[in-house]
Amino acid sequence: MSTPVDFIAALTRIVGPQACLTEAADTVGYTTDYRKLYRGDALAVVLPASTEEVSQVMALCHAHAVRVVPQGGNTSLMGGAVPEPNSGAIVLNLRRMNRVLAVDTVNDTLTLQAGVTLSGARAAADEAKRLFPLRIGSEGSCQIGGNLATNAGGTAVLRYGNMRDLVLGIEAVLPDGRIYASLRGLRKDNTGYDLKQLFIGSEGTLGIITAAVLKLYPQPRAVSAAFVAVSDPRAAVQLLGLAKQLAGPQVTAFELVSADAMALVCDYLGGARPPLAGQPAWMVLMEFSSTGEQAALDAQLTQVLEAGMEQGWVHDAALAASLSDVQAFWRLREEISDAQTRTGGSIKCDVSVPLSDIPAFIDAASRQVQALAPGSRMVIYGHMGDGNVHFNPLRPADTPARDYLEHHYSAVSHAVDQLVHHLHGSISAEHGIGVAKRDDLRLYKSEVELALMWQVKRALDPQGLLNPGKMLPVV
Ligand code: FAD
Ligand code: 2HG
Ligand code: ZN
Repeated sequence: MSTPVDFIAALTRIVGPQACLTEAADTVGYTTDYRKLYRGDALAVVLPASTEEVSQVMALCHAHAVRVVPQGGNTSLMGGAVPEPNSGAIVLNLRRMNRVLAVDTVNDTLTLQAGVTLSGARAAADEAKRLFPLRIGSEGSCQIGGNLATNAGGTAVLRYGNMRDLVLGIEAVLPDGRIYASLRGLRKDNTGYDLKQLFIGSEGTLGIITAAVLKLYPQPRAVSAAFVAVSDPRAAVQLLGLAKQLAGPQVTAFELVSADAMALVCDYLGGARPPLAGQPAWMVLMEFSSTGEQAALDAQLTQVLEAGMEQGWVHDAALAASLSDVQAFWRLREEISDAQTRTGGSIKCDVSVPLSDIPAFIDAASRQVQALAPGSRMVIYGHMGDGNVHFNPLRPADTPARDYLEHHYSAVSHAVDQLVHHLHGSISAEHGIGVAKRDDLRLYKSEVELALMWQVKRALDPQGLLNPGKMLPVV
């Protein structure tokens, strides 16, 4: 088989004509990223329906040295899920592999194909009267395979951990088409290297995740939430310490929101009413949950807030009076990301530092941004309970997005990353590397780390077929 035409014909024989797309009009949605910042092209987009089809596609690509970009819901914020221009690659999207395979309420596990959306997985757990706790704003589109490949985080990591903590088994197709099958629901298994961990957070560079066994948890019976006005990030950190001391594992989420982030999202949602009067400079959205009584949990949240007020950390609080209030609070928090996407001109810095350094980081980074890009709106928010801040300076309202990014993206993101590095933090806490941060890795990983990453890549994918140009910087 020598021509692309023959290759496409062979692909079509594997997945069927409806599942092998080659017309630009059909493929553009798969070759353009979520924020429409990265555009590439593909020889074809294939939509396999089973692990066997994925395996055959990979074996074919291996035989013909054709590169493959694995893709889930294409919600990556790092340009990780789309091919680069003139890539000569195919996109392999898993959306047709969307079946729940088994629910075991004794073992508390959910086994599913990798193309099930996160909201589909949560719904399957809910139907079984269990909780699958990963919670991120893109849940309607992102897929379990993508969540695993990016080791996704979100708003409930404080209590349940990130995706790496929520998985027991994985099935993945290797670059030569072989199937790594380890769909076991074991909480203990010390039989050598834990190979599944290689695929988690590998951003599609080592294998195509086709199925997984996820952990299930008891469903909370009670949920209490409050939007709280705090003096500053230091007061927020102190309040979190207090909450953990008084409520322990019931503290489920602890999200920081700056005034500029709140103003932006309220505007985006058509003039939504902010939860707190007086435009506080800093807010926290806290959520407690438990399997106990609602009244007891509410009392615990109130106790924490009163103690925080006594200390002078808390100035005001709006408590959710119903589940729909809780949902409305979360909507304000979760739509901040799309509010920035629509506005354009956002410099995304998804960073983490030790919790104790969060106030110093925000303070120093904000001063540097204002010196480099005066008038930037300080859209600062995120999973403060995990030491993870989305520190996303935004263009002033009267500066066009393109001008702002052209003039400031590189200097601002470099300054923020340097500061993070100095504080022994991470330049990508949860969104991964993709292409957006690929070249920056050279500055922040040691020679040994980079060499080991490349050794792993070459061991599993010697031909460099999977997700070329992503994550690994050329060294
Ligand atoms: P894609 O975007 O399709 O792919 C992401 C990467 O994984 C790519 O490198 C791709 O090649 C690889 N990949 C995808 N599927 C597979 C597979 N089956 N096998 C191997 N590799 C694969 N992220 C967070 O961590 N926390 C958040 O709170 C959060 N909130 C978000 C809110 C919004 C509104 C948006 C748009 C994004 C958000 N994200 C968040 C980022 C994104 O949703 C996550 O990274 C998500 O896990 C990506 O899943 P996906 O299925 O869309 O993957
Ligand atoms: C969130 O926490 C997501 O809302 C998206 O991780 C963050 O858009 C962002 O920068
Ligand atoms: Zn986040």
